Amino acid sequence: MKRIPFLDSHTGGEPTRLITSLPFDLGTGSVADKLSTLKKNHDDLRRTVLLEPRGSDVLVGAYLVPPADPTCQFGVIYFNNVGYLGMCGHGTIGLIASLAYLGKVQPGVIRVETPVGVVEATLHKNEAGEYPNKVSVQNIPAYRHLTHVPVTVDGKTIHGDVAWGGNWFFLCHDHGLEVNMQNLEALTEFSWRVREQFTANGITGANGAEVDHVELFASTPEADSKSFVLCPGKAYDRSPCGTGTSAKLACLYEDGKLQEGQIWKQQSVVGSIFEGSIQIQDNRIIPTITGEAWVMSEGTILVDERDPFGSGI
Ligand code: PYC
Repeated sequence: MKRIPFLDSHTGGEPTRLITSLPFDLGTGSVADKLSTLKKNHDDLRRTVLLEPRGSDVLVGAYLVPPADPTCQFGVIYFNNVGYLGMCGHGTIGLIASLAYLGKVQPGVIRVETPVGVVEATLHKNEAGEYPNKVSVQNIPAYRHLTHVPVTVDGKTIHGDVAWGGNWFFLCHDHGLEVNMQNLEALTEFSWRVREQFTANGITGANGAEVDHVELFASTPEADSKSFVLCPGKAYDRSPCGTGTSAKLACLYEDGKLQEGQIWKQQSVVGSIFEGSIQIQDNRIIPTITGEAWVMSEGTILVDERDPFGSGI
């Protein structure tokens, strides 16, 4: 029997399953190098940790790995039901709150190496509760790559910006759909159809990168904006999506609708809120996202060598 300890948290409703110790060595290279090795040699662990019958499409996983950058305390690789993420905002808030719960970090600044660069998390002091759970994440630089790109689905043409926030996003406002929990099926199907058009029409991120997240925005009296975010494996993000909010902040800044230091409240389709702001450093847009995470369960994944579905379905 193989045993893999895990700790589950959620950030604004979106889960993160943290694996703090891997059952194999990934060498001494950068976290991006470690990700290449994982993809090549150990993808079965991703499937084992996240897929049914043990997991579900909604889960995002996080492997804690040693950083190569000496200024970082931790390295992390995020993954989902279909592959790996560059960065993950809700996941980093969940990671830091989980490490606080485990007694591995104290309030203050914690630098984390990801496959797409170093992010700086600040764990805030909490007055109440067993462990501090409010985290701000200063992300890698975000930017808009394409503006007002037309996409036609079922004869209806909508438009979106393609922007980077640690993953690639298509950000759309003129979809005409209600963004609420009663409309999840329509939001999911429409976003999926939109995404299918990217390949057909050669819509990519920089250097031909796949645009694998779709964000549909709407207005709300409870925040500056509300969004539905479809992730690469067809699950929707229960949180407002940290990398998606970073991409949104970059577009707002480029449009002259957000100033440096101004707080932007982004609400998810389930009602949770992240606060975001940007700083300009060396002409680059640096987003910071703040949210809270809660630990939910801890345990041990058991993999019985006889189990035909031990590595997921
Ligand atoms: O919070 O960045 C995020 C994220 C990406 C995919 C799911 N959540």
